Amino acid sequence: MNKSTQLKRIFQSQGTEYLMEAHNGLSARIVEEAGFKGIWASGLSISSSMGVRDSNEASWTQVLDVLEFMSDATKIPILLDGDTGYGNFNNARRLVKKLEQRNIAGVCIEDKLFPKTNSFINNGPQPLANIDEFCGKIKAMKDTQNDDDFVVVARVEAFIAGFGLEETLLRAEAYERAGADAILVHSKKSNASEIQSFMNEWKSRTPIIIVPTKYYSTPTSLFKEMGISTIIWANHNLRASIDAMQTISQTIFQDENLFAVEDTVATVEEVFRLQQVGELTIAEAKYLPKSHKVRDDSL
Ligand code: SPV
Ligand code: MG
Repeated sequence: MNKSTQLKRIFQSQGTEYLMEAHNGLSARIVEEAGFKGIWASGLSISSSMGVRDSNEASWTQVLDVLEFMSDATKIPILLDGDTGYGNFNNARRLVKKLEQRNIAGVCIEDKLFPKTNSFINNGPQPLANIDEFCGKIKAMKDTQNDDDFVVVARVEAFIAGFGLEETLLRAEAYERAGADAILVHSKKSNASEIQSFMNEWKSRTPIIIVPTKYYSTPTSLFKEMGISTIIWANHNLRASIDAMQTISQTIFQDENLFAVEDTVATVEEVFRLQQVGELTIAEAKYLPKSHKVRDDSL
C-alpha cells in the first residue's frame, strides 16, 4: 500500500493511533522495527541532530535530504513537521511537490510566521499567521498534490500563543474548511485541560492529532475517551540519544578506556544489522562475478 494511503488510514482509523519521532535514517528504521505504523519527522529533532536551532536555520532542502534517507530506510509512512511551510503558499506548494517525489506521505504546517520558534521556547510572543493567509496556504498545498492520499495536516498554535478555546476553534474550523485532512491542536500546559476543552466542542469527523510532550502524565486512556485520532511521541528518540551520548562520552573521557562501556552499548554487529549489511552480502554473491576480487589488498 502507498505510504500516503497508510498515513491516511492511520488518521481515519476508529481507534487512537501513534506516530513516533525519528530524525534520520537510523532512528526511522528503529521506529519501524519497534512496531510503529508511522513516523513523525520532527523539526525539533532534525534541527538539533544537525546541531542547529529549531528556528529554520537548516534550509528546507537540507531537511528534504534527511527525509530522503528516512524514507529509503523504511516502509512505514512519514509525516513531516513542515514548520510554517518555509515561506508563503508558493514555498509550501513547492514543498508538497518535492515531498511527493520522495515518497513522503504527508506534511504538517503550523499557523506561525517564518522563521518559526519552537512552541516550548518562552522568549516572547509567538505571533500567529493571518487565518486567511494560512487557509490559502492549505488550499494551495491540497491543489498541488498529485497523489489523492497525500496528507496535509494543519496545526493550530493558538493555545501556544496564549489565546483561548474560541480562537483555537475558529482556526481549526477554518483550516478544516480550507481542506486540511487533519488538525493538530498543540498545547504547552502540563495537563490536558486545553485539549479536553477543545475536544468537548469539536463535533466534526476531521481527525484531531495531539503532541503530549508537556502533559506527558495524562494517561493515554483519557485521550482515547476524548476521541483523539493520533498521538505524536514527538522527540523521545532524540532525547534518549542525547542522554546516552552524554553518558558514554563523559565516561570514555574520564576512564581513557572502554572497560566500563562495552557492555552498555549496541554491538558493532547490531550496527551492521541495522544497516542491512546482510542484504549487500547476498547481492554481492548474486551480482558480482565469482572470479571478481571485491577487495584486492595487493593493489
Ligand atoms: C517538533 O517535534 O518539532 C514539534 C513538536 O513541532 S514540538 O516541539 O512539541 O512543538
Ligand atoms: Mg516542530
